Amino acid sequence: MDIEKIIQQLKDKNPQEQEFIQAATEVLEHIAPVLEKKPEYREQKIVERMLEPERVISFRVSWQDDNGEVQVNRGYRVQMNSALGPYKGGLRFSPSVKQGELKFLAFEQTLKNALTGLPLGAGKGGSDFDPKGKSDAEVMRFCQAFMAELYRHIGSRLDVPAGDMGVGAREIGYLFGAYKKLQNSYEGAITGKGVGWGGSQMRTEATGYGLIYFAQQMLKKADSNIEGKTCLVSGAGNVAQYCIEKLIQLGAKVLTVSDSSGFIYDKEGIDEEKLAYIKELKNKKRGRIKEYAEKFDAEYTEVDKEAKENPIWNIKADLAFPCATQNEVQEKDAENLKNNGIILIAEGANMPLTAEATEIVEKSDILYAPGKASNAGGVAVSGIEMMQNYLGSYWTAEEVDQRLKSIICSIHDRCLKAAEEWGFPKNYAAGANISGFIQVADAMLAQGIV
Ligand code: NDP
Ligand code: 2IT
Repeated sequence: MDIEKIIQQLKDKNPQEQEFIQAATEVLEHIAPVLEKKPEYREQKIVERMLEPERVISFRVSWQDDNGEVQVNRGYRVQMNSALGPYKGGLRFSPSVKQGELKFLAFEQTLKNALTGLPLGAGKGGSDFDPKGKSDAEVMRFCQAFMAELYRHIGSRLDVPAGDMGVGAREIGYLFGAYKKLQNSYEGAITGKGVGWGGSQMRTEATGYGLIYFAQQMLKKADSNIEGKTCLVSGAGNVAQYCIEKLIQLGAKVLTVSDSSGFIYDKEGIDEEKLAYIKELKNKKRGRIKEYAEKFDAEYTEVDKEAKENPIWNIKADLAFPCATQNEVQEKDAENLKNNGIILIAEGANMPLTAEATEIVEKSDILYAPGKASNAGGVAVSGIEMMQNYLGSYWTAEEVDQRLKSIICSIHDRCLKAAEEWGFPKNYAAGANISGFIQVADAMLAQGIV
């Protein structure tokens, strides 16, 4: 089969884009039997076309910091695939942002958005701007300068960005304000807006809650449930916070939370009061997670980012929810999780497992949910926000939560069905890749060579 050839071409064409190659290779390995059975995909070069973004926009963002010094950042929008609907996906502000990182995220988004069953194409964007340590005024000026270019490339029927790492409620507010001013029109060209000014109920909660709804479905299939389970959660941002919140509501015991400096191990478990403290610390004070250990009686461990393992994944527990960033679970971490008898790993972050870690997990008995399936709740409620904006009305939190649950259940079932059908029984990663791929591929075939 020519999968090897496609992977080689991908490497030759994108030599600097390691994460993009990693994400694409994982998908290609799973869709090999599909390509074998459907020669029209090969004839029409569907895979090659899907791996080439429809458009990549890169631009200068100049702004002035509080000292009057001029700063220059790079902004991007990768418009990956519009076969199913307008480009849709988040914006990431982080010093790590480069074209390859955004292409990996936009490629994952293509299959994820297909899985939601909503009319959403895929994109991703952002900047190497680091919001850490910046004043609110600096963040606002940066967002305005960023939007001064981006606004001409987005629109409610064209491309609809949202938040991702480093882009939360504050940034979305400034970005939307700038967009509205430049466009001279109040349009739903961004999701994740505040409730009361165009945003949907439950968007803030959606990714974390959706992740746990997905894990619930997996456990149900295995005649188990969340109640009483001990859990490892990484990250302390939007996804981690609402993952922890839902776990507490369902009677689980959450032992850990982390940020880019280190992690907390709280043997007593994180309760509602401690979670409220984490939200205040991370969303308002913008402090470090270490402060949790000083406030409550818990252990704090600094993490060496260059190390080959992270001790957070060597704590004995039943369920693991990596919700921080890509490649945060390495080979040795996967070994540790397996040896400690973890039952389930469900990804809140995008591609948190390295290729080596994924291989270990896929070969084990661990129930494993890939991010493109288990974290799709966020973009699903973004899609629901778009619907409300088109209609010019709002739905209640109960209605949105109900829709979210039903989308997550349908993704869960789709993954299992495709996995079974294509010879990967119970493999959610294969099922997600195959099911998402076929939907986008068929739309591309129908729309001709464009
Ligand atoms: P946030 O910016 O809100 O939070 C990110 C968290 O991860 C922060 O606590 C950050 O720490 C921590 N972190 C970042 N880098 C590292 C690292 N190298 N090691 C350990 N911790 C780290 O982002 P989100 O919660 O929105 O996003 C988290 C993940 O979920 C990303 O992979 C994102 O793509 C994915 N995702 C997000 C969705 C959303 O709706 N927001 C939807 C689907 C997926 P610090 O505080 O030090 O920066
Ligand atoms: O990775 C993701 O799915 C997101 N960051 C959310 C995208 C969105 O458009 O809500």
